[in-house]
Amino acid sequence: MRRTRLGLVTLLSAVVLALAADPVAAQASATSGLINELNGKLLYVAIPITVITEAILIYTVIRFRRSDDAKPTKENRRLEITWTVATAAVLLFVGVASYGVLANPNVTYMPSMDQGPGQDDVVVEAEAYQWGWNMRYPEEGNISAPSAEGGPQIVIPKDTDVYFEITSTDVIHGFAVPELGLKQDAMPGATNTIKTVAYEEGTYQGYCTEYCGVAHSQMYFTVKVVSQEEYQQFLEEQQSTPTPTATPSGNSTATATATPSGTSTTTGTSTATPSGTSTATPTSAPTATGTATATPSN
Ligand SMILES: [Cu+2]
Repeated sequence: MRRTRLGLVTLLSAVVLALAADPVAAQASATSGLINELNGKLLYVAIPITVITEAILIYTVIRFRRSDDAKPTKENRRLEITWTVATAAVLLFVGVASYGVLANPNVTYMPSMDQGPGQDDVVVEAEAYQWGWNMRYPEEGNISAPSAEGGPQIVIPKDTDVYFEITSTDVIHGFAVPELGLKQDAMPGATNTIKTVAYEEGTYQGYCTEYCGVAHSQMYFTVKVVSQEEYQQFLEEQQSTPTPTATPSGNSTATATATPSGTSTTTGTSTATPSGTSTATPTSAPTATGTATATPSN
């Protein structure tokens, strides 16, 4: 019994030491930092448990391999209390550690958590459609993210709160940037917000992670993290050279010049969105039937 207790104390000390000496590597974003740190903590607990369980198992198999008349363990209150308390301690640790991460706005964002995007924060609207993304900056004159190799490129400044407002015009898509720890469903008719702070400059690959049809695998985008100065420069460039806004998402902005025919009809492109989220027809611009030929830009 003394030896068991000594073993348990050694194990617990090792876990506490491992947690105290947790080396936090440089993280790409606040979100991935929190997730990786939790993953590491759980691993520090899981490894000793695995080692000790396997050790007891192997020891028992070898030690009692020739015993003909095996006897069951008699009631041992001390042993029962030990394993109950040990299990409770492990579960409590896992629960508390996970809650600390899950309740963080950089992992699970809810509008009730803070006042929302502030003056210096960045808001990016990510609108998925079959099959691509419309990335816009609603607080910066609704400019679009430029296209780069691998789809639209969202440019964000580092060390700044960034809010991604994610939605879809047709079916369910998934917004995911694994290296930044970002993942959220894009639902038609709803907006899901996620928040992060990027720490490392660089370009990160984004994907659609919900199988959404034949060209699902082409729904790429990138997130480029730059310095604050470069970001301001990017905004000025984008605002001074307006990019063509013809998007295949149902937002037909090209129909305003059509001759008013009296009969205001929805444009052909809006029928592609059966979800009721069609924002296609500005009320002030009656559009003539047949003139709306929204050409997909890619
Ligand atoms: Cu998709």
